[in-house]
Amino acid sequence: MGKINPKPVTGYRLLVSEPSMNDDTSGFLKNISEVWDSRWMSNGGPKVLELEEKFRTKYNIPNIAIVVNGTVALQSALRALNLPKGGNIITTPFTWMASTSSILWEGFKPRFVDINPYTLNIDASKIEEAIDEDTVAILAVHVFSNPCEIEKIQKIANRNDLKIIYDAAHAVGVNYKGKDVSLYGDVSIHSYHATKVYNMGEGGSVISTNKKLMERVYNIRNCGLNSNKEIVRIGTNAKIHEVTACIGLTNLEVVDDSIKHRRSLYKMYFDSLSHLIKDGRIRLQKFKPDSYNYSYFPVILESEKILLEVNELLKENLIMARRYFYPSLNELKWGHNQSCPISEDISKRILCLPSHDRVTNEDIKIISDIISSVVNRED
Ligand code: T4K
Repeated sequence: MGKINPKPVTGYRLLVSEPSMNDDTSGFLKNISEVWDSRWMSNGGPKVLELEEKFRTKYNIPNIAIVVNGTVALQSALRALNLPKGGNIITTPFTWMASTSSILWEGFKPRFVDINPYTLNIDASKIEEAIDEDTVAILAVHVFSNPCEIEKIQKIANRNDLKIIYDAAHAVGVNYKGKDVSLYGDVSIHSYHATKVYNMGEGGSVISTNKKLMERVYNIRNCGLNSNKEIVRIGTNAKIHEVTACIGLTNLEVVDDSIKHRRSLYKMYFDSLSHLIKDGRIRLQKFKPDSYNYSYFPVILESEKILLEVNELLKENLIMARRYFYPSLNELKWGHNQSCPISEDISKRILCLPSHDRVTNEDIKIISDIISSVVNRED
């Protein structure tokens, strides 16, 4: 898959992630030339409609609105839920900033609940004690594509009359108990950013089984206009370009291969690092193998000191790893001193290693040797 890129713009030889691209560009070029000839560039053009249809069919999703990115998808989803403004939203501190920033952007208050140290998702057993009279929703993240405790969270939401938003930014192609994981809760979002296992450069989507909610999302996406072009609400411009949709159509053909490839990388890493895993010197995320897309390879080290040393040695070898996710979001100034000791601890010790189409067995051997050398040095 792919050719060796001798000079990535970053100066690294091996990046932590790289867009998974369809090397067969013939379909892409044909689609682009159709866009060119049609003079139809945006506002729900044929390529976007085709892409949405392909998603609905491929993943058996009834409704999807493809938007400019995952962050705007989150903001649109929150807006479409019509929640009482100013309320508290229960969320996880262990994720990308987008979930917390969307909560704040939409005028709500994040109420952080600590994570499960093994699954790295919000700990459902701690949600209920964080609910108060101002709580309006739960925004949980399927971290690194690992489904949350969906049944437990649903029961809590039902008992307390709360809405559930799932940030499934990482979870494209993940099936949970017979259906796509994005179909749980009231609404879910995806990200199709360049760093995701399925990418359109920039992109995202809102997915829900609730038709009325999706109607609001479609209007929000198009500046508040309904299909009759009447202004029915305050919206934003979240529409994607037809050219972006062409990238999306082309890359959708290889997403299954990319997931398969990343699963094989996971196995190689696991084998290479098995002695350290067995000795408890490093830890991996706990997940169900059939409900995971292997898009990231996070490894939990024993201390931040070891992490920094590993990262430094990787850099010296022109290999880029990334501290997803650091810091724990409750520690930012918008976290208002809420305490989440497990997330704070894991955030300091977790490192994502290169996992994409161009990572080879040889790369994994080099990376594993580097980790072993640092871990063993600490004895
Ligand atoms: N929810 C969650 C749970 C998320 O993780 C994210 C985003 C969102 C919501 C919001 O979705 P978006 O609004 O982003 O669609 C990246 C991404 O920008 C971000 O999408 C992602 N999560 C986050 C986890 O990671 P950086 O700052 O790590 O990207 P950067 O520039 O350091 O690139 C990472 C690696 O990828 C490097 O090795 C270079 C390589 N790369 C990058 C790009 C952009 C390429 O090889 N080609 C490229 O085009 O943020």
